Amino acid sequence: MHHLKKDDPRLAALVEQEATRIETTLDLIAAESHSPRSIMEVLGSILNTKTIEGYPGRRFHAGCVNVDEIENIAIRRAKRLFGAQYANVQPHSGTSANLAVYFSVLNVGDRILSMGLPYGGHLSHGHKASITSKCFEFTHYGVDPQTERIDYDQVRKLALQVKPRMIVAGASSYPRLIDYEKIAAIAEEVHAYSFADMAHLAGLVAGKVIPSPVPCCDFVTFTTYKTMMGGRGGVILAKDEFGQRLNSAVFPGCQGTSAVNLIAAKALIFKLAGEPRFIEIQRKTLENAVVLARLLDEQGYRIISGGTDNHQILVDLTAKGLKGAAAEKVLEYVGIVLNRNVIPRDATTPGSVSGLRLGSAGITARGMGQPEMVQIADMINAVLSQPENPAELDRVKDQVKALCRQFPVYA
Ligand code: DSN
Repeated sequence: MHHLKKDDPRLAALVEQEATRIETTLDLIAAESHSPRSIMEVLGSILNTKTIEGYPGRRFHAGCVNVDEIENIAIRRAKRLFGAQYANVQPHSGTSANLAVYFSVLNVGDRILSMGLPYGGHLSHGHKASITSKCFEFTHYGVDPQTERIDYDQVRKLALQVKPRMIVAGASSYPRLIDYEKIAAIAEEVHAYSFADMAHLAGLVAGKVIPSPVPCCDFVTFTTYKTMMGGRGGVILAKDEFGQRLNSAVFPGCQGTSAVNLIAAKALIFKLAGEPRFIEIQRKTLENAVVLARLLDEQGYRIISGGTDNHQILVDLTAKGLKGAAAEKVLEYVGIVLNRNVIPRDATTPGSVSGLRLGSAGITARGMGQPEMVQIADMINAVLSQPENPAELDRVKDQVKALCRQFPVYA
């Protein structure tokens, strides 16, 4: 970074501090992972210069000979990796991708059925703070209060009542598999489009460790930086019949120029995702999450839905007499980085949330396995059992640093 150090030493120092923070802390944020070095190289490459509008072979600026090839490679690889008929690699983010899906086939005011945010759904699935709720009329389904899993009978009942034009399956904090075939069948019954948002799950799907929504849903979106381990951005997959409308909905409908360096990073991660190392990380990500959930459960933490089928674990802190924010803060102090999260029992009591969300992608990407899950569960329990004991917190802080040293992110 010698150029950055010369132009802006303050910024360069912050980048270096962030690199140190990442190396010396345990990243349990479910929406993060660690990208290969080559992803960073392509993100910071000369590709940042090029302005593009339109699609390969049909651009609005000259000089696209190389970037057309890059976008075509990204599209081809996305389609091959996920077995999709159509792919659009231009969305800047998952929310941009979702907006484009809605606007490709719906009109303002149309009805959409999706999972509510308090049960795991995402802001862009019609939360009142999101533009999506100002454009479309959302009805939300939740989870069964006992099992804390999606109640497909409720989804069907609501679909028959509301007659939505689209049904969304997908979540930001839902630790269980989603039955995409059931959602698609309900959508077909009420003549609605089926749309799966697999933002969190794309890496696990690409690694074939959990089922894919691609064969049964009309539309699928995902982000490339969570379990997918790539650069930042969104992708849309769909059946071919929607391709033309999706192209127009992304550009010029929802976005202007897209970022070629991000598109190239997508092309790269779609290649790496076919290789044994990526597939093994995905297998272990799932295995580690299952083990960590079991260990926390054994230590007396209530795990939402009783466990996990993906990389996420949701912990209910109510019985521990802690709120999510306080737990997040004290865990960050010792170097265990995660986020407080709404849980189903919070649904009727807005305000401070009672849950924590943990993800196993980052710790698995740096090579940790089952023995380290034991250490991490013990450390979390030590901190949350004595959050006001400075000596205990400092003991765990040293343990976290030692564990991180054993498993460097970038050796
Ligand atoms: N959707 C947000 C999350 O799950 O944390 C950011 O990706």
